[in-house]
Amino acid sequence: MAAFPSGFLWGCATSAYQIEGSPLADGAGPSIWHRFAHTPGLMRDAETGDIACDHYRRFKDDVALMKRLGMQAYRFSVSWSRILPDGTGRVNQAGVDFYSRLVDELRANGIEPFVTLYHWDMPAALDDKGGWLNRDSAEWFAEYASVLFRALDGRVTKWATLNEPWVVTDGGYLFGALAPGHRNLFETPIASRNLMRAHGAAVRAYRETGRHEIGLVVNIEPKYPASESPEDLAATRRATAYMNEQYLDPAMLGRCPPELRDVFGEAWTDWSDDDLAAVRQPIDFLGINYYTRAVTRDDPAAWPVRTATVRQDGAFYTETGWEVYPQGLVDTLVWIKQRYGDIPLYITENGVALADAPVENGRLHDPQRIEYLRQHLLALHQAIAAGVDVRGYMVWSLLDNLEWSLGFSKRFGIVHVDRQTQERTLKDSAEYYSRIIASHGRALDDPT
Ligand code: GBH
Repeated sequence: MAAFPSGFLWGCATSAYQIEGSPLADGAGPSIWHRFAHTPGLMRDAETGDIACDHYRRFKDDVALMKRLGMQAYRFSVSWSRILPDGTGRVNQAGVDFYSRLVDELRANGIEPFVTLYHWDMPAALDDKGGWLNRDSAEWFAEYASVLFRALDGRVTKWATLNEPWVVTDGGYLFGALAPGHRNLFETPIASRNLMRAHGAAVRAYRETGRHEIGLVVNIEPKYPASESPEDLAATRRATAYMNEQYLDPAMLGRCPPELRDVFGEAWTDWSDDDLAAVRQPIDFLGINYYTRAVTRDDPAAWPVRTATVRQDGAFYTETGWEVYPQGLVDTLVWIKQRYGDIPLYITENGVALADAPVENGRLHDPQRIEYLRQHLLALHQAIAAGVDVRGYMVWSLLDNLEWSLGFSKRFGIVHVDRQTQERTLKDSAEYYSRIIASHGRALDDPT
C-alpha cells in the first residue's frame, strides 16, 4: 500500500558540532559553539563537543554502519572553521581533506552525500567581527561556500545553505540559549536579514560554478489556534509569521510577513528592495525539519511574540517536551505547497528524543521511536498521495549526540552511543528503519 515515488531517498542526518569531536584538530579554528561550550554555566552538566561521538576519527566505521542499515543518503554539515580557521582568507587544506575523504567513503558505499553548509557553528573569528550582525557576513559565507563548491561539487549533488535560520536567531540572538548567547530584541531582525542575505549570496555563488542542486533547510511547526477568539487567531498569525514565514517568505516570495512589525515593534526595520531581491534566488529544493506542532493562544506577557503553547490532554510528549503530532507533517507539507508553490521537498530532519532504555544482550528497545517514525512516515506518504512533491526523508538522527546546550541528556539517535566507550549499539528503531528502507516503505503496512 504505502508506495513511495521511485528515486525517493531514504537517509539520516547529523551535524558537525553535535557528533565530530576534535574541534581544533588539524589546524581548525574555534567556532562559536566551541567558545559557548567552554564558557562555564552555559551547557547542561558542563558538557562540550570536545569528544561528542568522536566521528571525526571514526567516520569510516559510521559510514559502514550506515551501509549496513541500507542508508541511501547521509545529510551532514561542514564545520566552517575547519575549512577557514579565520572565517575568511586562508584555506586549511586538512579540513577540506576530512570532508573530501568522508564524501569519498560515502560514495564508495553507495550513499549520497547531502551537505549542509551552516549548522550553527560560525567561526569565532567572525563572531569577533560581529558575526551575523555584520552585513559582510553574506560575503564571508559565499566565500566559504565557494571553497566547498570548488572542492566537492563534482562529488556532492545536494547542498543546503543554512540549517534552520529561525533557531539561529531565536536561540542565538533573542533568547540566548544557543551560541553566541545574545539576548537582544534589536539584534534579532538584523541577524535574521543577514542570514538570509548569506543564503542568497551562496546560491548566487553556486550558480557560477555548481552543477547540481542547492536549497534551504527550515524548521516548520504548524500553529493551530487554541480558540476562535480574535485574540487567539491573531496570536496564531503572529506565531506563524515569526517561526514559519520569517525566512521562507523572503527566500520564496521576496517579501516579509507584515506581522513581524507587530512582533518586533520598534526593533523592526523594513528590508530594502535590493536586499529582498538578493535573498529571493531560485532554489532547487526546500528541506523541511519537522518535529512537532503548537496549539497557540494569546499571552500578552510572553515577550516578544506574545503567544503561549497550550498543552494537549492525552497527547504524548517526548523527552524534549514536544507533542507528538504526525498530522502536523501532512498539514505542513500541504501548507508549503499552497503558500510557496511546487518545489521539490526533502524531509531533512524528523525524529524523537526518548529516555534511554538499558542495553540488554546488545539490544536496545525503543518501541515509542518505532511508533513515532511509523506514524510520521505514514503521514508523509499521505502528503505525497495528496500531490506534494517530496523526494526524500532523513531521520534525525543517526547517533545519540550533543543536543546543543542540553548536552547529551537528550537522545535522538536510532543508534545508541556509549559515552564512555563510544560503542555504537543499534536500537530496535534502527532495525525497523532499515526494513522500511529495504522495502521502499512497504513495511509500513506490517504490524510493528
Ligand atoms: C533541530 O532543531 C536541529 O537542527 C538539530 O540540530 C537538533 O539536534 C534537533 O532539531 C533536535 O532538537 O519547545 O514545544 O516550543 C529543532 C528545532 C525548534 C524544534 C523549536 C522544536 C520547540 C518546540 N526545534 N521547537 S516547543
